[in-house]
Amino acid sequence: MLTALTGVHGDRADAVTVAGRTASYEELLGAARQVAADLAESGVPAFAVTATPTLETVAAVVGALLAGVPCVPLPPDAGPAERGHILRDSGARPIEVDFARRSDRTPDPATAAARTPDDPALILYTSGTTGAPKGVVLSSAAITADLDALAEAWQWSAEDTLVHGLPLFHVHGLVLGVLGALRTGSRLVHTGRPTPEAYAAAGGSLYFGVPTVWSRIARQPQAAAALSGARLLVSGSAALPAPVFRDIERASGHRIVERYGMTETLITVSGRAGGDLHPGTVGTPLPGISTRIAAEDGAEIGELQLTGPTLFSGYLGRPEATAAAYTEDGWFRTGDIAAVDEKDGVHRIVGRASTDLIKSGGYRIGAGEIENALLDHPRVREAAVVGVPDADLGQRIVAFVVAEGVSGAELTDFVAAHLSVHKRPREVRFVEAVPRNAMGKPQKRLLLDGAAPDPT
Ligand code: MCA
Ligand code: AMP
Repeated sequence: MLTALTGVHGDRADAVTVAGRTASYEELLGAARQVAADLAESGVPAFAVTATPTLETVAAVVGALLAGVPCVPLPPDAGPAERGHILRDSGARPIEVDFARRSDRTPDPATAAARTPDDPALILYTSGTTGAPKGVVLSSAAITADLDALAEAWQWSAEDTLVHGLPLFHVHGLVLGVLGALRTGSRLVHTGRPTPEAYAAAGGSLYFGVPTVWSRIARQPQAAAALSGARLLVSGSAALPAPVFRDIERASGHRIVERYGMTETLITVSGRAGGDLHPGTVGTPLPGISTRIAAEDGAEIGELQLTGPTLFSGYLGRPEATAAAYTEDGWFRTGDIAAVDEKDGVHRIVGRASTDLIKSGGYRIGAGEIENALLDHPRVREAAVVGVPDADLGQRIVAFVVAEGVSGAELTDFVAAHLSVHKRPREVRFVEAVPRNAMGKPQKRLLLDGAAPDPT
């Protein structure tokens, strides 16, 4: 998986920059080998990495891959509930990582990565509609298949400088944004935070962002114009609004390539470099991926289902949830509603089957997880959480609660502290009761219909 670290592209003094610190391949490999040796000595079954945007995180992940120990990245701001759940569920343990400590001893990266292509490489925690996040087990075979398919689709090579500032505990920032650079041999500049100013200053050829990042760049035309010298701009993790696509094109001359994926499937559908790109479309399946639309008789839209070599190995320790994610004939059920153009096979994602999965700032957030966190507060008697359209975040988390003697800001802070900051409700509304159907299930449509429109 880590082709660049085998020296095929030579070394490079500025191979990887993270939040202003730069390392060569040799330095990264030395630090990662030390991590691999420490992991082997510690005997931990899985490696919990607090995924701050730092060189230490990159060395930790690479070290785990070299050692063949599954890596479990943790959101750096995860509170005790979220962190505790992930550590308990995965059995992962942290070990200390010091980028200044280097080893020149094997394991050799090429052979160590190739030895166990179907073994778990990464376990990424992601929210479902109910309950606590599940561990998505990804093999090196799946990751490598995805990165090679993307390299072909985007003509991504060692000539590129990849720029992004996305979190290192999800597929977008970690698999594409770090391992992708180490496989293709492109230089990597991680900006620490994905701000318009940092993207504009980075001088890259290939840029990754979630729609919120592109929409913030679009609102600063000077920053967007600074990207005109790039080769390719790519958006994913949530739907890119058409006005943002057009504003970026106007300011930078680039039509953003949109691609679609999930933690469980990696990236499966994408526009192509040099292809015909249109707002609201996510391109065609990557090589090796098959898709189908499970539509009611005669309908053109329905659930997107897919198969291919990039799919996960299952939810950690949850065979029933894994089985439920597939149809009887073995296709993965994405839960996304899509349409496919009959003539050119271009896919459009038109919505989600469940209102209980929220996409905010490109983060996938389960309503049930937030509701459970709110119900842990002693003052909260009922809670129902929904995603409301938001010009900046795509959707913003709105919590309807029945509670007394506590403020909305206190409840927001409570969720931010127990889970993680991006899971906090942006708005808390106090209601007399949560409307429920005869079965006692919250009627979220009623809450959504009553929610005020996006003030921006
Ligand atoms: C505010 N803050 C608080 C509170 N309120 N802190 C604690 N308690 C509170 N109550 C602070 C935060 O600490 C932070 O401070 C600041 O407010 C902003 O918070 P945040 O919500 O994080 O920032 P944002 O500006 O709203 O974030 C927008 C973003 C972010 C940068 C676009 O949403 C983001 O990074 N999204 C990327 C998600 C992603 O990568 N998804 C990929 C998964 P400070 O600024 O000091 O830190 S999807 C995927 O992997 C699939 C496969 C795919 O298709 O890609
Ligand atoms: P996650 O597991 O966090 O990667 O979230 C996966 C979900 O993100 C998918 O099921 C989609 O709902 C959404 N998603 C990812 N990329 C796109 C896209 N280009 N357009 C619309 N939705 C997207």
